[in-house]
Amino acid sequence: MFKSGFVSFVGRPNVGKSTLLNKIIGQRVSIVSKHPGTTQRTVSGIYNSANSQIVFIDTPGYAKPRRNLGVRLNDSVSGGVSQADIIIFCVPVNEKIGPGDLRILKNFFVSKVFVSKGLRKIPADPKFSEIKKIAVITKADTVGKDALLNKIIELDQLKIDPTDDFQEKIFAEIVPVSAKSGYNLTELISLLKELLPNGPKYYDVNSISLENENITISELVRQEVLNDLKDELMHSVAVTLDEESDNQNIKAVIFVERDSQKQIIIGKKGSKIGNIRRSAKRSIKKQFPEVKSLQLRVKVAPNWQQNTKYFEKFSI
Ligand SMILES: Nc1nc2c(ncn2[C@@H]2O[C@H](COP(=O)(O)OP(=O)(O)OP(=O)(O)O)[C@@H](O)[C@H]2O)c(=O)[nH]1
Ligand SMILES: [Mg+2]
Repeated sequence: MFKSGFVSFVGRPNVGKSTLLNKIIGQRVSIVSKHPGTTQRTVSGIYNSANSQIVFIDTPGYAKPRRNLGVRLNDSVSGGVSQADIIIFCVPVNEKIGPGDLRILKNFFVSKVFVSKGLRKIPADPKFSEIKKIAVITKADTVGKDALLNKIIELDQLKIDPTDDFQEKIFAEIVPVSAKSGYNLTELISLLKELLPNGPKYYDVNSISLENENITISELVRQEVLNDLKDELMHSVAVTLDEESDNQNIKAVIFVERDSQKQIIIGKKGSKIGNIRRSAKRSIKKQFPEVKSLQLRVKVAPNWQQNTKYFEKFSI
């Protein structure tokens, strides 16, 4: 039987969700950086095989929000999860499981909670209780076999509330993988095929993503801007395409929050923005060979991470 459906990745920032998606799809559909907080919206990647079609949904890192942008990103994670047949909790093998992970599990994974005065259990949020849930341990290449095994055991025995003797197992399966080395990815895909329902091919096999082209192009520019930025500044960067852009001539606007940041992006005598433009053009042409020119401008949108009116403009 043909299997199809939606599989969403969730996890703290920087655990390797987007890298894993790109590795599975075989192309860069979601941008990646060494900084936490890279993904700013849900991003899809379509995996096709002879007997399956899996639409993967990458989501922003789920974290305690510090500004309105953080609230928006967490809402976008909920949106990405609610349409899934399977959700994958991503946790890196080389970091401790902490409060940030437990918050995610409480919100999206634990379908039953203990009711204080009795032994009855009720679904935490019926919207999520039907979704199959698995854990993927990422970055398996960074540790030895013993550490990997210990992490599997730790996750298998993990309790959200240590006093709850009735908690059921959180994950149907726990799979260690490495997007870097490719370790266990075939096994992960086989498992997902087993868990997915029988279903039709929803999308054309030639499309690798459901995003519109303008967003994909803006993201390719943002990827180059982020490449050598410091953590703090990277959160201030958003990219949109100017209305005057057409298929061949792209005009992108890089937004930052302060004038001093604008100077950093432009660099001495425009050296930095020149480099960004050249590398962004190269990566855009790879996916969109018809593109002939790329122009970049840098603008200041003061304190935009706090200002919800900008989110729509930036497609966040
Ligand atoms: N060693 C190793 N590093 C990895 C692996 N996967 C991802 N990384 C690194 O982890 C960092 C974060 O990767 P991302 O894919 O951007 O992480 P993310 O979970 O999408 O992050 P957010 O978008 O911030 O939520 C990058 O520096 C990646 O190169 C892996 O399998 N092995
Ligand atoms: Mg990401």
